[in-house]
Amino acid sequence: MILDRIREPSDLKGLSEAELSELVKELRSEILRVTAKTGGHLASSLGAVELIVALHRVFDSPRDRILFDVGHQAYAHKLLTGRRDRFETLRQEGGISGFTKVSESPHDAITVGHASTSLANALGMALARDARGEDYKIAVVIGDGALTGGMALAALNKIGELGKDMLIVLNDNEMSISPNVGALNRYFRSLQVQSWLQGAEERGRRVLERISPRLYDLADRAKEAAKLVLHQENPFYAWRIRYVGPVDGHDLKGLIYLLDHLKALKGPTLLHIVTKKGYGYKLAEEDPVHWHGVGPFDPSAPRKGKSYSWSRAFGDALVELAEEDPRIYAITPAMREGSGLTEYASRFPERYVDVGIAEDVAVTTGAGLALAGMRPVVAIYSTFLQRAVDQVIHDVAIENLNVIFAIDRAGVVGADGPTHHGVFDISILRAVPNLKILAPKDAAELRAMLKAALAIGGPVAIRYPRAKTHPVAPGTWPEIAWGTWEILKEGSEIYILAFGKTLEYALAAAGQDPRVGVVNARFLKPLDEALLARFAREGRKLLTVEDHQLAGGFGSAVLEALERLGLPATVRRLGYPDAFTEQGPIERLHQKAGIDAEGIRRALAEWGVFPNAVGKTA
Ligand code: HTL
Ligand code: MG
Repeated sequence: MILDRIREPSDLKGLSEAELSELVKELRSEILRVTAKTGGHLASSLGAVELIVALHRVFDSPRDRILFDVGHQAYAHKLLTGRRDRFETLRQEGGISGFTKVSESPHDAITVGHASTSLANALGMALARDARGEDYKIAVVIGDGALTGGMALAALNKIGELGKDMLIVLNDNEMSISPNVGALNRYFRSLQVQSWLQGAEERGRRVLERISPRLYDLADRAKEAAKLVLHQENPFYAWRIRYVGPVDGHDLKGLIYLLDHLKALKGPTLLHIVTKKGYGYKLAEEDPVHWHGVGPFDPSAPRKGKSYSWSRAFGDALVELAEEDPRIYAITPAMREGSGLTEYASRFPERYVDVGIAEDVAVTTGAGLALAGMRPVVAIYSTFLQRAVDQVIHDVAIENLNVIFAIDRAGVVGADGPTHHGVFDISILRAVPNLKILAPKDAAELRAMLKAALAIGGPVAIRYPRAKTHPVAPGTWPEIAWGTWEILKEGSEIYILAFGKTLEYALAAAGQDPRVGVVNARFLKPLDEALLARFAREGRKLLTVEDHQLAGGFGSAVLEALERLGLPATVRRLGYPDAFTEQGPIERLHQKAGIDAEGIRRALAEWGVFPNAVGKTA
């Protein structure tokens, strides 16, 4: 195999054209083979193989910096930069990341997983490079989806103003996770892929014919920018960024030819390439939404029925609510499928908006909808809500606006790792006045909470995990007493206070032991202070368990409440320590942090209570 000969990207320099095309094939089959075992962002990575080979052929990483936005499309980059041996550990516990990660390889220019950060990082690097009088090249790969994010657009604005030297490759496959949105995206669709380009080299030559005579002659940058564009009318013109394209992103020879020449240009250049998401694996080409990110699969019989998730439970409930209440309006920042909104979106297209990968815009659009009399529901993953903290505080909470946050993927999420774990939302949101935070134990309680949130008004966040749950019958709308916890099991000495996912663990740990009670602490804010006070007065010990950082989390809320109430109690908290949780299977991560049944039992044992031994000793 040619891949066997590539230890460093510099090994690409000696390959013939034929060997390079063979390498592309090998990379695709290796990506497919391993992703089938590990799961991962298959379609995006398949679509970027030619681009990555071309970049490494032309640029000189790690001296030159190659930045991948989101970093989910970079599997070929991993294979070409000394990680072939470890590639089978992709996304596994202790293995290599599914994204680029600075601490993993000198070839990974940024640590990433969230979209739209590449250009600001590149700007910072360019500023540093120029301040230090260095002369390396910076190449950025950004998808059409990631370019919908405000951060990317704001960084472009500054890069263009300063004329910073970098090559930006816009990898346009017309897809975010679902079909991409936005006016820019519409504009790109109107730029036709030029069919007048025939052979690969021919194509590159033609493109350069249009730009190269002016390359070295023109001193005046403004004039140069104006003349170098292939399409005079292009959105980047206004940003003072030279635009070249669109060209076929699967044409390796053409790409290499073009990159070779664009590398020599000074100032910011954007090369617009058109690719097919999932390229080279027919199933992924046909259904790039499904194959965007997949679990392990059997390539010969690839599709399994999907189990019922919390996301589905939310989506089903929202459809029913929207049928009854014409003020319901759903907002997603580019996560229609993941958030369980597929059916809702087709049923209520007039009360649904995908704002693109722009969580800040999603939240503030919610504020606007609320100000205009609607009852917006912002469906957002815990990890991505981090992008919109100020919008929650400044745009929604100050005026106590009626915005519901349906926070999916709360808690650790598994193989995506530290960039994607949803373990900060409670700490962040708990500090925000007016905002209520709830966590249901099952799908029925989720429905009760949605109803209750609509009734109580103001901003309400409801968090639920990346997990399976059980469907409930349509029309199920149980009542929930606002602000109350639910005692699932009485205890004479200890109460385990848990919510969401960790409740199952608490129940398993407590077993039949009469000394250990279990409470569904479903209201994280407001807490059930009456019940808490009762426990404290009765001298019960309290063990809090959360799938969240300990710092500022639910356990902290309990301690603060006890202090406020002036009631002493023995409290022990289980959750994630002050460190980033690595990737791995969700249950394993729970186990390692000691928030699973075994961990809870260990904590109880420290108080001299051994639930497993009950019956034998009693
Ligand atoms: N919001 C933010 C801030 N970051 C991420 N990563 C997401 C949401 C979720 N997400 C991805 S990949 C992706 C989204 C929305 C689509 C990116 O589209 P793009 O690339 O066109 O940039 P493509 O997939 O190759 O077409 C992940 O979490 C991995
Ligand atoms: Mg895309």
